[in-house]
Amino acid sequence: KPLEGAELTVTSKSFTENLILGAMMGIAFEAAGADVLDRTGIQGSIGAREAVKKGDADGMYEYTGTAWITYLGNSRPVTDPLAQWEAVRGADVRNGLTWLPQSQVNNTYALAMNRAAYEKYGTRTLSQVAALAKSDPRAVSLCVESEFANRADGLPGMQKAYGMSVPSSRITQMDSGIIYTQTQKGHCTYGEVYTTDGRIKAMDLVVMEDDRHFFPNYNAAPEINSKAMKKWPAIAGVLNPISARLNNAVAQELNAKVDVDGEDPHQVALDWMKAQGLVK
Ligand code: PBE
Repeated sequence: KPLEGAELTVTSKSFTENLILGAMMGIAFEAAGADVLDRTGIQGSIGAREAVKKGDADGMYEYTGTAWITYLGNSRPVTDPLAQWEAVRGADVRNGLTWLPQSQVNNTYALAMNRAAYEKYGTRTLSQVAALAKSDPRAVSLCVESEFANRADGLPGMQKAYGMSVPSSRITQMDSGIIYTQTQKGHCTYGEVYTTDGRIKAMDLVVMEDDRHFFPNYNAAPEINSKAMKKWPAIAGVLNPISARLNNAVAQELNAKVDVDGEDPHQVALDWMKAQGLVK
């Protein structure tokens, strides 16, 4: 087995999709013969990234746009998804991180509203949300996560890019899970969502188009500690077949099994990998 004798720690952020992807990484390492320590579920993006950087963990699935803007400090996305992955991979070498080939999962931020609010206000794009905030300020309220409220590729940058000015009194910060129910109930006009989240479809939420292309592409890809990678180059061959099979439709389906049907992320990961013939 290619990873026989390896001791590897996997991590992830705390939201569903990233938990599933982290579980897949662990399952694949184990199937390849490694002893795996599962430390998935770290609160906030930076904590998980730092764990991999420091070598407290050996790998996680990260998103190209998140690395490019939030960690590497760039202000403009690279339009082409592959070119952005290449740019991230190149820049992260100095951080002791190795990026493996990306998946076609592009999990971007968006604003979404419930069907009734959509019928009332009729906004389809973020430009129209900005216009509504100007013409009818009391119609617009936002439910967002604190990470989104504080990231350059989040609320501050989005408001700037669209000339949107929603006063802070009309912005409420809450956990991601709560945002969906609050938005469904219409307690906020717009909720910050992740476009591969299974609840968008289940709750019939309408996603606003990013018509100015403010948000980067967020392709999910394995980010591996370079020391671990050097010691165990077979990691690439173990993870590439997984990433190659992932796309937005798969992510939405698997995410829904957890967030809509109440299944366990690790079980969802294992079932899918078995169905794909990736593990026995
Ligand atoms: N995302 C969407 C965020 C959360 C989900 C990829 C933009 C991130 O993890 O960076």
